[in-house]
Amino acid sequence: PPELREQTLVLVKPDAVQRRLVGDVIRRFERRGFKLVAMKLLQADRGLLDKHYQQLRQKPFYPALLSYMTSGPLVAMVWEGYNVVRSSRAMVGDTNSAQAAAGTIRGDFSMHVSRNVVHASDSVETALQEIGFWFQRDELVAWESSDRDYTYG
Ligand code: DGT
Ligand code: DGI
Repeated sequence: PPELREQTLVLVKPDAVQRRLVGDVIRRFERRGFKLVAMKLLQADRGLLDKHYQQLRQKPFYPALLSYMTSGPLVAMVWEGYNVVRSSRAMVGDTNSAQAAAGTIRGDFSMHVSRNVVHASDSVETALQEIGFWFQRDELVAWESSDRDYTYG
């Protein structure tokens, strides 16, 4: 069914790579039951980030955001599953880490909005767009997980 095929883009940002938090982020998505369908480590360039953050280009903090996001490698992933866009946003927590609830990724691993560890797409539409910015179509792997009947009723 198509609702089990929803996908979202998750970025493990450069601060999290430096702080060796990549595994912690992946673990949380795996435990929830979502399926990893694409993943790569890369150094993002300005052109890619200008597309990804097109809504933020006029913000006063955009230059700082660009320098942070290009400061080192990041991990880009596509996760798939039922309601994955909204569930991921809930798992990631408030944009401002200072206000993020304990138990969320930002609430557990970050204190400040400008080093907030992860990105997750904020709607199904932006997810589709963002996945297209970060991945080639043939980098997404279609596979069936063996525990599917135990993940979904
Ligand atoms: P700066 O302060 O101009 O040298 O820039 P940065 O790169 O050190 O820090 P930046 O641009 O991330 O943030 C500028 C200042 O604004 C920083 O001291 C923290 C504060 N700030 C940024 N975003 C927020 C926010 O969403 N809420 C609050 N309360 N403060 C924020
Ligand atoms: O989708 P989110 O990452 O939760 O939030 P967003 O799309 O509104 O903002 C994208 C990123 O921009 C966010 O993860 C961190 C950064 N950002 C947002 N607001 C501020 C900010 N960075 C700074 N320094 N100050 C801000 O006010």
